[in-house]
Amino acid sequence: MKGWLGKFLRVNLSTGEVKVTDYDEEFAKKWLGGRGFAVKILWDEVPKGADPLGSENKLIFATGPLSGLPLPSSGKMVVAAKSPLTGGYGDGNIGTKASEQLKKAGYDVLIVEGASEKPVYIYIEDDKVEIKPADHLWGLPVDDLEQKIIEKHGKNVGILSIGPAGENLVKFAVVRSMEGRAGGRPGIGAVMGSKKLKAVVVRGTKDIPLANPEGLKAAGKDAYTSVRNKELYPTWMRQGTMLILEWCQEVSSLPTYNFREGVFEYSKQVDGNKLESMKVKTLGCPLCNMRCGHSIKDKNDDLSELDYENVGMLGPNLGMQDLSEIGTLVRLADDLGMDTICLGGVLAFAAESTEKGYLNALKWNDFERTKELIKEIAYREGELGNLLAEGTVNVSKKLGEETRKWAMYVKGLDTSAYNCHLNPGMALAFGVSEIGAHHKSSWVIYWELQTNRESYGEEKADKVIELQRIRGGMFECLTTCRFPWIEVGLELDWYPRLLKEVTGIDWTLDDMWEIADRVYAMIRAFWVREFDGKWDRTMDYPPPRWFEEPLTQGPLKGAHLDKDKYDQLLSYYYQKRGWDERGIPTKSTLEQFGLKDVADELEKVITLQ
Ligand code: PTT
Ligand code: SF4
Repeated sequence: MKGWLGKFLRVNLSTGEVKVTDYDEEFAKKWLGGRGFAVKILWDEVPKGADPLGSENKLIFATGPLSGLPLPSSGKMVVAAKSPLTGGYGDGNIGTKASEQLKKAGYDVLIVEGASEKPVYIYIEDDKVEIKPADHLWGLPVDDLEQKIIEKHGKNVGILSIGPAGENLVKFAVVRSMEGRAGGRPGIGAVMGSKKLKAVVVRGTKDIPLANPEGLKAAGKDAYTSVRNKELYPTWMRQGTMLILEWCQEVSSLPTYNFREGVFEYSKQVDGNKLESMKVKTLGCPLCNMRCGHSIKDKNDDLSELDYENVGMLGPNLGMQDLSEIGTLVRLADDLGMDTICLGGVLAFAAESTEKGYLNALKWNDFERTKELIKEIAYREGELGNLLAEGTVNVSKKLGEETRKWAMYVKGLDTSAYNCHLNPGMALAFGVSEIGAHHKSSWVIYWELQTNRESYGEEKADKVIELQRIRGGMFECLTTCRFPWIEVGLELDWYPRLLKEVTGIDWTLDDMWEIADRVYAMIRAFWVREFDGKWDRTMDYPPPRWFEEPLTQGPLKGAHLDKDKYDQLLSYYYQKRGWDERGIPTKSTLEQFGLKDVADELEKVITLQ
């Protein structure tokens, strides 16, 4: 095989055993890499009903055939596990030097099994793999931890780690990487904490076998040049994802006061233009020539990297009006290792619950209290910190059924920063996203607003699937950053072309879509199995607020989603995917993707159609 190494590195933290297992080209072609590998491993190896924070869960760090190679924005990898927040499939995509280093060490995937009794870290240097004590590192916030690791192992290592939130099993703890990046929104950092694994440190020195090294060198160079020459490149380099904030305000889709509104009266104080005026540095992932980690000096004079999601959720959604204060909240979340989206979600839920008399937590735009509360959550301090560390879904269940009205989640995962009172396509994208309400796979909102915003027609289901194939399928499996394509316009055709130079296999985009559809069917099967067949279409509904509480401000005042029309749109989606009216892949769909064994296992928990 070229491009793939055919090797999974397995480290069992219960027994201390380190093992390398092989896979063949048939497996590689069926699952491609990244997310495809991750879901297949979790399906095969994590027993049904396993406790996500127990030793039976597995923690997967998966590269794909394009990860870590000299081509645009390839410094990415997938981190995955059964999620402690949702109980279903969970993953995230993280920018990290570890993607290149793991491959150079000779492995496509690191699978962490079992759980250690004492804090440890895994050190990988080619064939040398060690489980090292980490008592001296346990408790450290991420910045200090990385510093200590660099002092010991030098700068040329990839580091994947958790902060105190992961150690304390905060249900939305993330995995952090050295470049100031974070991934694994549905609590993958808590899974790492449950294994007492503080960090993975990896260095590799081997060559990655390539089908056509010279061809890749030339094509990679051309692709980098093409990115740099795109018309949108200079605009992107000014604000990165923060460009979106101003647009979301214009189209009444900015999450404001716990998604109650779509416009924020102070948006200009926290948007991309404001960021641009305060920018001091640009950070980013390795192997990228369009780095988007635009950073400012925050309220404490520390460097804070601002992305749209971070600012949307910890800014307008909490009524915060000052970008440097928001920067401090983002930096705290990063250093303590929590997902900013879920954190913003649970804090906004707590603020609204306070307003309504269910809690005594915080007020809107309350910087000092919010800062304290973030620390209380990460350390599970006090009754309130401990409660909020469970995530919006669980807090809402605890406070009572009626609080579901303002709990902004799907399948347990907090909604990312797009208010959908009048975006039915985007609401569908949140509803059917593979990990709960995340925008990553089908950011259909931009297209939706350029076409027929109010339509619930089947063209929206088509577009959601098209984007899922590209983003949630191809990019998550390859595994590279999707921004060169979606943000500056690098043509999709580049990817099969680069893949051919790497693997020697002449794939078309249609071949990619087939793999993507298989991965989607498998992820859905995983959810249904883990929910023991207790599954129906309501799992794919967006938060009730968007149906039941119209916007009260801005040009779209009065707007809300229509439940019956949404149901029709959802049915279109299911039909096009070959799933039944409950949202479960039919037997023939599973068989069509070579997943008869999956169908047989699913039949043990539910009758398939
Ligand atoms: C991603 C989600 C996002 S999506 C953002 S900002 W975005 C938030 N970033 C966080 C952060 O930072 N710190 C923190 N403590 N929590 C955070 N939670 C949020 O996590 C991210 C970029 C971005 S910035 C996006 S859209 C793109 N996402 C990609 C993707 O999903 N796949 C892919 N093939 N390419 C992508 N490129 C872009 O990468 P999750 P990152 Mg990410 C600091 O992690 O779990 O997938 O959730 O990883 O390395 O930080 O890069 O406006
Ligand atoms: Fe990372 Fe941004 Fe570059 Fe993508 S565009 S690889 S998220 S720095």
